[in-house]
Amino acid sequence: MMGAVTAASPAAPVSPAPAGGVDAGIRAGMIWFNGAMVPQAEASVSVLSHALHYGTSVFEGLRAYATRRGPAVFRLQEHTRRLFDSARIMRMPVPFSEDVVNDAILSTVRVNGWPACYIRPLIWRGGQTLGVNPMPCPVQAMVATWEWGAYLGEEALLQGARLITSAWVRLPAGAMPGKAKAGGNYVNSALARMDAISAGFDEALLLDQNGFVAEGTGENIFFVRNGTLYAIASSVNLEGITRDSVIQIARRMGLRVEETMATRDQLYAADEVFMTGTAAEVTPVSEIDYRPIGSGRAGPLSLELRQRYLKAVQGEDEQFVHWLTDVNP
Ligand code: PPE
Repeated sequence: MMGAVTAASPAAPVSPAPAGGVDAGIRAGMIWFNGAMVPQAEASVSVLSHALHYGTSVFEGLRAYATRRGPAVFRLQEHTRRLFDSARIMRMPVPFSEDVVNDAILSTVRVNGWPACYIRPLIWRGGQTLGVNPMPCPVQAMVATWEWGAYLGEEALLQGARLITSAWVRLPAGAMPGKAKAGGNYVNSALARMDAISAGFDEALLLDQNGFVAEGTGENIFFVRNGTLYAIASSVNLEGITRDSVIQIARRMGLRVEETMATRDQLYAADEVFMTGTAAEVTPVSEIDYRPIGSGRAGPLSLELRQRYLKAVQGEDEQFVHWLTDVNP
C-alpha cells in the first residue's frame, strides 16, 4: 500500500524541538526584537502568530560589507524605504519609524561585531486572534544578521549558474503584490526553487502569465546582446536595489543600458545573462533550459560588472561611496 509505514521504511523520527526554540542552524547572535536587543534564543514568537499561518509578513535583505572605514551597510535608506512601502501595501501599521529601523539595522551589525554580514529585517502580524483577517493582530518587527556567503554556491559564481524555466508562473499582478517584498510571495519562489534544485539546477527562471521573463526566485535578470545591456522590466518582478545599482554602474562605464521586457528565447540567444540580488550580488548564468548561453561560461561583461559592483559595495569606487552607511561612524 502506498505510503504505509513498515519496519523496512520507518517513519522519520520526530526531532525534539531545539533548545531555545528556533533556528539552530543559523548563528545570528543578538537580534533586535520589537525594540530590544536580545540573544537569538530569546527572540521567539507564538505558534499562533498570524504570519506563520497566512504569510502576512514583509521583509528586506541587505548586506554590510567590510570597507577601509569598517563595516558599512549598502543602500540602507533605499532598503528601509522599500520595507515601509511593502508594509503600506500590506496595510501593516509599523510601530517604528524609518529612522528607528535604520538605527536598529546599524546597531544589530555593530553589537554582533560582524566585519561583513547579511541583514534581514522582518515585520509581521503576530498572535492575537486567528482567522484570515490580520487587522486585529499586532504588528511586530525584528532585525537579524548572519554571515552568508555565495548565494547559489561558489561553483555557480565561478562557472555561471545553470537555470531551468519553472513550471510555476510568477504571481500575476492581479493575484499578489509583486512589488512588495511580502512573505506570502515567497511561497511561489519556494515552489520554483525546490523543483529547480530537485532537477539538478542552481536556480529557476520564472515567467509571467504571458510568457515574458519575470525574475529568478530571489534575483532580477539581465542580458547582453551586441554590446547593449538589457535589464528585464516586468510588471510582476521586485524592483531590485542591486538591479538599480548595476544599471547605474553600467551607465557610468559608458555602456548602453535599456530596460525591456523579454521572452525566454531572447535569453537563449543572448551573448550573456546574469542575475542580481542582495544575496546573489552579480551571478553569471551559463545555461538556461539545456542551452549554453554565449560561450557556456560566465561572460566577460558579467564578470566585469560583478567586479565593479564588489568595488562599489566595499567603498572602493569614489563615485558610489554615497551608497554606504558606516556602522561605526
Ligand atoms: N527578486 C526577488 C523575488 C527577490 O527576492 C530579490 C531579493 C530580488 C529580486 C533582488 O532584489 P534586491 O536584493 O533589492 O537587489 N532577494 C532577497 C532574498 C533572498 C532570499 O533567499 O532570502 C535578497 O537577495 O536578499
